[in-house]
Amino acid sequence: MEIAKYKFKENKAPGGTLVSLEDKKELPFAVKRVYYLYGLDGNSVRGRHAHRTLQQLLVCLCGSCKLSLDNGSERQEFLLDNPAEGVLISAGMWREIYGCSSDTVLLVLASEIYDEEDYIRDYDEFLHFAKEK
Ligand code: T46
Repeated sequence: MEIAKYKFKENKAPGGTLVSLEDKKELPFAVKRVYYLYGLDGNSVRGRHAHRTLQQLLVCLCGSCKLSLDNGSERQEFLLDNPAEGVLISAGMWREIYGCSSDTVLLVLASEIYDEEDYIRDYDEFLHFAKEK
């Protein structure tokens, strides 16, 4: 399973670091929505769904969390703990986010606006979708 991981250019200065993500440069799609998660409970699991068409780039701005991606036949786990790195979740991937530290801030850049119809929340339905894809 090929998962695109990004290492962003860090503009380091004595006073701190700046990372810029720009359309048609660092970003793999045009961003239509941005959201972020924080105050996460390290014992709970977020996600547990797939998307039919949505692509998302995840960047852990602060703290750390684990991301599991499953394409219906393989599963990979990633540690997100670097604000200069991103993981692309392409369409048709079951994702779970867990093991978050209490200071985690997880930034998500999304290719589409929010659409509940795009979600597959049942794992068996996801397996069927992945098989047909
Ligand atoms: C994903 C992971 C990383 C909105 O109103 N707008 C939005 O853009 C989103 C994403 C959610 N919501 C509402 C819907 C729910 O009432 O926020 C509530 C929590 O959403 P959800 O249960 O989907 O949250 P997560 O953390 O389980 O999943 C979200 C994304 O839905 C998902 O695509 O990959 O973050």
